[in-house]
Amino acid sequence: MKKALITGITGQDGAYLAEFLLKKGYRVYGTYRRLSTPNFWRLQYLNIFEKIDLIPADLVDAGSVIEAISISEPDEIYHLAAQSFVGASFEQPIGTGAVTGLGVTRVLEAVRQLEIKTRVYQASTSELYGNAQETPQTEKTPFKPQSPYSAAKLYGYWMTEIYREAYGIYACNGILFNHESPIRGLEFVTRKITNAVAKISLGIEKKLPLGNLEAKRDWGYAPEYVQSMWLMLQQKKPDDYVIATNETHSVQEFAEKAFDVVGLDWQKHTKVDRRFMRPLDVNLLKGDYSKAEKKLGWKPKTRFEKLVKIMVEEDLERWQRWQKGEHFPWDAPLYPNEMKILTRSLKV
Ligand code: NAP
Ligand code: F7E
Repeated sequence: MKKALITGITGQDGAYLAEFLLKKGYRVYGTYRRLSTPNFWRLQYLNIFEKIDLIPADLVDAGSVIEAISISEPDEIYHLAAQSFVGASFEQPIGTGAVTGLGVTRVLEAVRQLEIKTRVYQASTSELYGNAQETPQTEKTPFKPQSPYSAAKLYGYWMTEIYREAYGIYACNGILFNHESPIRGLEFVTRKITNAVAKISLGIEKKLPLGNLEAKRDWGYAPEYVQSMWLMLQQKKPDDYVIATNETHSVQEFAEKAFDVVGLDWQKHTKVDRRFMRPLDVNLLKGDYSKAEKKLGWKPKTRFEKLVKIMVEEDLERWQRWQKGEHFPWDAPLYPNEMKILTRSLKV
């Protein structure tokens, strides 16, 4: 039986990847960090919590990373754990560097020191391109990070290349464009919108405050994207791949379509609030996935409108169940009102 270690198994991708690998017959280990309140809702929501072996590890603690790899002796490591929210990286640039950047080296260095034949997937990102020099972006498009998050990821990208070339470690960068789902974190714009649309249509909330409506992203469906991670580690040689839909849509279009699903006019329920604008933003991303299609046989199936519909309908169903008094693993009822969170850009 093959063994996989997923760092960041409590996140969106970690949960979907665990589900996928379990179906493939893997023994799945996952790292989680100690929090004062447990955070396993996604694994419970997907009904796989009991099937996973959990190992405590924090990316800032190199010893715990080595321990997790020694205990699990994995054939494949999927390094997904990171401080992954771009907005927060402007508030915590040093912490983001320590976790999202140096965390990658802690994983690669553990593999090198333990002298094991583990294959490593590194969760790279379309944010590396920043305000990209060409559209659509390919594996050859130059990088120009626009946030502390993407600068940390750029370091991780290059360390992955360096460990591959210097030590012959099978390590791949998956350059994944935005991918979303009903278990996406509530701070990301797509889920923020679909959760608010559901609440507004049920009369639980009134207005949805948003920042930069013009930003354009290439949004895909997360359960399909995690399959590409596995495919990258099954090839003869390690390589880097863009995973995307080659479509781009603005935040405004996402909001319009989401309100359409419940028959409401987005303009009546949305307001622009400068507090949700970033000091620096990425304007347009659109990824060319032809290398992945040719070499991995991977292509996206779920397109923009379908993605929006899946997310709105699931948030709507959850709030309807909640209104009937039902309790089940789900993040939204515990999420603080964003207007109550004070940060440099959100300061009243
Ligand atoms: P996510 O939902 O934010 O999950 C991040 C995971 O990292 C969580 O399990 C989190 O644990 C863990 N983590 C954070 N800080 C940690 C630390 N100090 N030590 C150990 N674990 C830590 O992110 P995602 O959307 O699944 O994304 C997975 C990876 O792909 C990330 O590296 C992200 O940057 C990258 N990526 C994402 C996208 C996208 O569109 N989703 C696109 C490209 C690349 P807690 O649950 O305890 O917070
Ligand atoms: O923002 C704009 C915001 O936070 C998308 C991460 O998974 O994908 C994600 O990063 C756009 C930005 O995702 C709001 O300014 C407007 O232009 O949903 P997001 P992101 O920054 O693209 C990449 C690929 C990753 O690697 C990251 O880990 O939407 N926007 N109004 C807003 N964004 C948020 N969050 N909230 C707003 O109210």
